[in-house]
Amino acid sequence: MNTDISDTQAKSYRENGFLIVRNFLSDSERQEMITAISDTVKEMGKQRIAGSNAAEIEEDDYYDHVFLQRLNLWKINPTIKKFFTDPGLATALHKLCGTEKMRIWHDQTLQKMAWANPTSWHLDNPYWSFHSRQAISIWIALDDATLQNGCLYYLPGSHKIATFENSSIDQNMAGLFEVYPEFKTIEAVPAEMKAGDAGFHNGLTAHGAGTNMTPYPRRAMTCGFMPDGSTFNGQENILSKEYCATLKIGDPLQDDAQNPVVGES
Ligand SMILES: O=C(O)CCC(=O)C(=O)O
Ligand SMILES: [Fe+2]
Repeated sequence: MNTDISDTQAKSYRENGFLIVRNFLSDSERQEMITAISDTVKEMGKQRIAGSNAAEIEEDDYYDHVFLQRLNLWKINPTIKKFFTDPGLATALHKLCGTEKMRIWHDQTLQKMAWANPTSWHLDNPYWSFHSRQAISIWIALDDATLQNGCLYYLPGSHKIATFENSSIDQNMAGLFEVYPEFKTIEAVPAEMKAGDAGFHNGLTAHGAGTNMTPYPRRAMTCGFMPDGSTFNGQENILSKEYCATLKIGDPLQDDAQNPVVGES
């Protein structure tokens, strides 16, 4: 993993709210990740979140055709856990976010199949069970991501304006612009990537993706990270009902079995 982040890259991340790192994974690392993901997705069947006793996925005619989505693969696959708790990644996250320690919030594979629907504009952090202006996601391209097959687009600087209001990823591509009219004049930056490249984005950076207009899948592996010391905001998100029942708003989310520390596990 190419986790060396220069001062210029860190500055650009803080200014724009995103950063693309070329050749983040070597070919052999990417193959290792693809194999681990495909084994885990098979093992999970229709379970959406690995290692949880949540009900199987409910079918949704629109969202099922945005992508194949499976979360928290790290919980049942040691290879995925190794990637997202890598000490070099901890250093990169520190350089980008300025935080001392980061924990995995959740990983997810997002695979836009042939002719898949677009991903509506949204912010990540407002969905999660903590609020932080330092939260970050990594999006790793497992296939080339192009304008034709649904690469990501980012709204530069949107992380500086965003609060924790959000819109849902439903059929309305532009719901987020009703919540944040200030975003309407920002020009989106497409993030075309070669397989193995990765993009980092702040948890409050607006992003979306286009339709897959090709007969091939556009696969990605992603992971959201939570600064250590973040506290519960009352939203369940991917936490189990049992765990949520033990939490009060304001309690620190520091269970290593649910949110391992990057670089320490
Ligand atoms: O892959 C996509 O289309 C969406 C990705 C995304 O929203 C994310 O990684 O946070
Ligand atoms: Fe997202």
